[in-house]
Amino acid sequence: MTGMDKAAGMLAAAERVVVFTGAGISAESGIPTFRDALTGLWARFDARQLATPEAFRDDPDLVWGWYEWRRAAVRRVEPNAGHRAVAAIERCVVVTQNVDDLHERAGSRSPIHLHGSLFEPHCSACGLAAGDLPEHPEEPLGEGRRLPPPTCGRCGALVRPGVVWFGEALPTHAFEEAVEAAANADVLLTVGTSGVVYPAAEIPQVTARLGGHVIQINPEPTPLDEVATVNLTGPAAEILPALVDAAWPGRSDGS
Ligand code: BV8
Ligand code: ZN
Repeated sequence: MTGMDKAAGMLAAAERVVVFTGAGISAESGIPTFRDALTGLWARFDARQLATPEAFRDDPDLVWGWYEWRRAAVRRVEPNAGHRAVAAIERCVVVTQNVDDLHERAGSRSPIHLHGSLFEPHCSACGLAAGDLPEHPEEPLGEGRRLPPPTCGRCGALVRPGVVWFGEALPTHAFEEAVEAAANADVLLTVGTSGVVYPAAEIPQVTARLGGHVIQINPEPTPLDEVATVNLTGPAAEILPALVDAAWPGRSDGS
C-alpha cells in the first residue's frame, strides 16, 4: 500500500479533519515562501527581521512598503489547485499561518488565520480598523518602494499591517480555536510549512499527541516528519488534488 493510499484511506474514514497550511501552499500561485530570499528593496533583509514591531518602529515606510508590495502581489495571483483541493474537503477546519486570502478565494469558509492578514490593517495605537486601503496606481509595485503608512482617522497614529509580528502574541481566540480543532481531529493535513515557528508549529503536534493521524505534504523534510503518520513528498498543487481524488473520487476539480 503506498503512502498516498494510506493517507487517502485515513482521510476518507475521518469524521473531523483539520488542514494546517504554511507559505508553501501559496508558492505555486507565485507567492514567495517566507524562507525564499527577499528581493529588490528588501534583499538585504531576512523576512524575520522585517516582520517585527522594531522594524516598523525604526523604518515604517520600508516595512509598510514591503507589506503593500506583498498585498499587491497577492491581489495579482489566483488560488492554485492545492487551495481548491482544500476547499473541496467538506466540513474541514482550515488553520493557516498565511496572511494572504487565497484559501478564502478558493472557497474555504472562514479559515483561522493564526498570523493575521494582509487585508486587515489597523491603527498601531488604538487598533481601529483602517478599512479599505488605496490601490497603488503603479501596480505591480516593481521591486517595491518605501511607502509612508496612512494615519489613523481617529487618533492620528500610524496604521500598521494586520499581521502578527515576531515577538507578538497570536490572536487568543484564533489560537484557542485552532488548538481545539487539532485536539479533536481524526486527521490533520499539514501542508507547506517548515514547522519552525511557534506556537503555530504546536498545532500538528496536538493532533499527534491526542491520537489523531498527521499527514504531511511538503517537497522537503521538516521537523514535523517526527509526528507525521504519513509523509507525502511533493508540491501541494499536485499532491492535494490527487489525495482528495483518492479519498473521494471525483470531488477535487483536479486541475
Ligand atoms: C510569540 C506573519 C510570544 C508576518 C509570521 C527566539 C527569539 C524571539 C522569538 C522566539 C525565539 N524562539 C521562539 C520564538 C518565538 C517566535 C518563533 O517561533 N521564532 C522562530 C523563528 C524560532 N514566535 C513568535 O515570535 C510568535 N509570537 O512567540 O509571542 C508572546 C506571548 C505573549 C505575549 C507576547 C509575546 C509570533 C510568530 C508569528 C510571526 N509572523 N507571519 C508576515 O507574514 O510577514 S510567521 C511566518 O513564518 C509565516 O506566517 C509562517 O508562520 C512562518 C513560517 O513560515 P512557513 O509558513 O512555514 O513558510 P516557510 O517559508 O518557513 O516554509 C515554507 C515551506 O513550504 C517549506 O517547508 C518548503 O519546503 C515548503 N514548500 C515550498 N514549496 C512548496 C512547499 N510545500 C508545498 N508545496 C510547494 N509547492
Ligand atoms: Zn488610532
